[in-house]
Amino acid sequence: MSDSAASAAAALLDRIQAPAGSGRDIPDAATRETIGRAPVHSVAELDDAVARAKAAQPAWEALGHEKRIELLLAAADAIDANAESLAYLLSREQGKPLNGPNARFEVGACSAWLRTNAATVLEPQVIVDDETLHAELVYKAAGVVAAIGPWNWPMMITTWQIGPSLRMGNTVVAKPSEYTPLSALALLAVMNEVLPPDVLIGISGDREVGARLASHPDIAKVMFTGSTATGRKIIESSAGNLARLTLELGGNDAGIVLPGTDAKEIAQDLFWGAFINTGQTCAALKRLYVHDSVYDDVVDALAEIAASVPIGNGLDEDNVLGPLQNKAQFDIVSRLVEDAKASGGRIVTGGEAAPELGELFYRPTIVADIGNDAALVQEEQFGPALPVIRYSDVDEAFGWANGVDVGLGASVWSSDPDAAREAATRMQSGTVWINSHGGLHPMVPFGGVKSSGYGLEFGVEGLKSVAVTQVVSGPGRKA
Ligand code: TXE
Repeated sequence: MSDSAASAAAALLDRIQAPAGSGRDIPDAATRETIGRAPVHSVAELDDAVARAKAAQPAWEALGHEKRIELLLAAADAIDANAESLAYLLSREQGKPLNGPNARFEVGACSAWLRTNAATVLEPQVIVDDETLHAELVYKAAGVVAAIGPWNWPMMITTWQIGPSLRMGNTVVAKPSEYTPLSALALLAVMNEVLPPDVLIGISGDREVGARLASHPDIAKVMFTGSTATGRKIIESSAGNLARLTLELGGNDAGIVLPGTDAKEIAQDLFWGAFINTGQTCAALKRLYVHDSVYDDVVDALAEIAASVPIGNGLDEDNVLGPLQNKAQFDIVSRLVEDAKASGGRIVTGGEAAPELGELFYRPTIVADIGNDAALVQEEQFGPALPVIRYSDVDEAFGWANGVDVGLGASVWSSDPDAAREAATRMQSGTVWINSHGGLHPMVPFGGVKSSGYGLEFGVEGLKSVAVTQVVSGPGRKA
């Protein structure tokens, strides 16, 4: 990271942070030094933001698709032009390293997603076209969209929410997580260099502001990514404003390695499927079931990678894993690993904090010989600790994999692609990957089942989810 990127990041930060002496200090996730002050907006300021977004919406919708496409492409260019300073800020606030599938990757995904949103077309659907009736389903803007995001991929997930919303003619009020407000606000500031006023407004506040935003009478749609508990509250508040919801909630993704699979062939992809963003990823591999015949080989191959992968301060170009983002998450991971040890799990590598690296660092951990009922298996750890469970009966492995109340992603691993494909659909999850885990594409729909939420993001389905439908019904061809 060059000095010029650091000073450009400081200038960007100055555009968004609260005036000196106000706001809330935000720490660097790795060093815990203060990096800036997040504004703490009040409920009254939120109400004003929603009113401004509502006033701006008709003109934004009236601009039409072509003009909005042009502006979204310009926003993507603005992100690319600021990519290094955005990545620098993101790396410090979130903790993810610049290098690897981390901060630069996340910023790149934001512009890539916006370009795909711009290029995606949602055509009216002709339902009946005969002598007596012509009926079409057309898609229109919903109104003002609330975008409420988490702290793990704060820029990318915010982009997933706002890109399709803007594309369809909605205006947006975005409320980033209180853990990572600066990253999201910086992204919005860069996009707002090219967007008309009040089309995209960032509000940074505490949970009370999030609750007010979701329940606001002028919010037509809530795009939410976060915990299942908060998702339930948003569902309750939607009884008041009838807001449409897309909820991407917690997961506890399982992977199953089938008999006869070559451990060396899959080890790298397995490792990154679980440890991407130091395990703090919605659709990361969080429980791995491995057949007895290949169990020791898979555990050894994973442990070898985990023990050697560079971890540390994200601004150091060598590192590809970082700290946990916050103390609450660090405590969850520590508790679950200690519980795993107490219940007989074998720590193959890691299994402890790495205080010499900083307060919130935890060594990449592989836990073997652990029972399916251990808390580390049954609860979402959301961190760098992977339990590997041995099985000998494939049906039992699928029973275990499906035996939780969440279902975001899942994966099946095999050297035999036909066997893997056949097995894949037995998984109860919104997505099932074959020989990989967690890869996303801006045109391929993504969403969960069971308590992982509902609604699809990305591609044409993603545009539909931020639109309202209208049936236009008229005389048929020969009427
Ligand atoms: O999520 P929350 P947090 C999981 C992960 C983590 C846990 C908590 O296991 O430990 O969730 O993370 C706003 N109405 N995931 O605290 O509490 C809040 O201000 C409306 C899974 O970040 O759900 C923040 O902006 N909004 C995950 C956002 O909701 C409310 C990603 C998320 O907060 C609100 C991240 C309310 N009543 C964490 N209360 C995944 N699977 O993607 C709070 N908020």
